[in-house]
Amino acid sequence: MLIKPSRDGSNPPLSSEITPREVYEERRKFIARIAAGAAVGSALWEMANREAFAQTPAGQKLAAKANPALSTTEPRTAFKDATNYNNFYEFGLDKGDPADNAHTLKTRPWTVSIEGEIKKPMRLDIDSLTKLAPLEERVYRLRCVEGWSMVIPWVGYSLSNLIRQVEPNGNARYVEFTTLADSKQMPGLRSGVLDWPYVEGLRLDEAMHPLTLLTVGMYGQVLPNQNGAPVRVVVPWKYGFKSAKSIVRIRFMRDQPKTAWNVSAPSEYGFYSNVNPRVDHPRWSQASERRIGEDGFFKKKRETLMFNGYPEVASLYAGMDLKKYF
Ligand SMILES: Nc1nc2c(c(=O)[nH]1)N[C@H]1C(S)=C(S)[C@@H](COP(=O)(O)O)O[C@H]1N2
Ligand SMILES: [Mo]
Repeated sequence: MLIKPSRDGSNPPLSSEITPREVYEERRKFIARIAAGAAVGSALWEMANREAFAQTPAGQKLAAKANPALSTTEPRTAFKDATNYNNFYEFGLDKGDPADNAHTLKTRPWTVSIEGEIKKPMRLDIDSLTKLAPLEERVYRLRCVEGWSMVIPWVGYSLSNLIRQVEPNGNARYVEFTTLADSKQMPGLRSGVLDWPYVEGLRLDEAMHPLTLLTVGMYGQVLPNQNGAPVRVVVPWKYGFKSAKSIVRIRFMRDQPKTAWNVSAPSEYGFYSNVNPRVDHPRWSQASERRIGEDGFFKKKRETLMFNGYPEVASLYAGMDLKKYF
C-alpha cells in the first residue's frame, strides 16, 4: 500500500519495487535503531522467554475438514512464498521482514478478549477459541491492495460461530479487531508508519457472512508467526489489509471502528475496501494483479475480479454506491 506513482504517470511502476521517500527514511532509521539495540536486547529477551518459545507450536499439524464448496480450485501458492512474502508491519516494512523477525512473537499463552455490545463478554485462551467450532480448510484468494494476490489453504471456522456464542445486543452494528502491540516482541512498532495497535473492522453483517473466516492455521498447520499467529481473520472479498493478524481483542460497537489504514490515509483506504477493479486507488489502478509465484514480473497480469471473485457477497452492498463507500 506504500506505493509511489512514476513521475510522469505514464508507466505504472511495479508496486512491490517502490517505496515513497518518507517510508524509505523511516525504514532506514528503523534499521539503524535495530542494529544498535538488537544484539543485546533480543538475546536477553530470548533468554527470559525460553520457556515460552519452547511452547510455541511452530509447524504443529492442525486437522481440518476440507470445505470444497467455499474453496477455489485454482493452484495454491507455494508455502514458501506465502510465508516469505508478507505484510505485517509490526515486524518491519519489507516483504521479507516478517519471516525474519516474527520468531519473537510469543503465541502461547494467548488470550482474546471479546467485548462491547454483546450479552456474553468473554476472554478465551487460544486453545478454547480453536476448539469453539469444527475446523475447516478453505482455499481462498487473497488480494493485496498493492496489486498482488495469493491462493492460500486457510484453517479455521466461520467467525459467525463465535459471534452467535457471545450474543450481540441491539446496539451491535460493527466489529472491531485489535492486534497485539507489544514493542518487546514487535520491532516494527518503532516505526511511525501506522498508529499502533493495528485495528481493523467490519460491519456486523460482513462479519457474520459465512466466508469471513476466524483463522488459526494454513497449509494444515498452525499459523506461522509471520502470517498472524495464533489467530487472525481472513475476509477474502476485501483487500488483504482488512484481514487483521495476531488478534487480541474483538469488540462489538455501535459506531464504525477507526481502522488503522483508514486513519493513516482516509482518501486512499476506505472502511469497506472491497476488492473492486472499477474503483482505482487514487495512485494506481486496481484493474489487474500479479499472482505471487506464478507470474513473472514481466508476464501479463491477471484481471482483478469484482469482490475478488466472491460475487455471493454482493447482496451485502445492495443499493450502496461502491465508489463512495470504497
Ligand atoms: N496486524 C497486522 N495485520 C495485517 C497486516 C499488518 O501489517 N499488521 N497487513 C495486512 C496486509 S496489507 C495483508 S496483504 C495481509 C497479508 O497476509 P499474509 O501475510 O498472511 O499473506 O495481512 C494483513 N493483516
Ligand atoms: Mo495488503
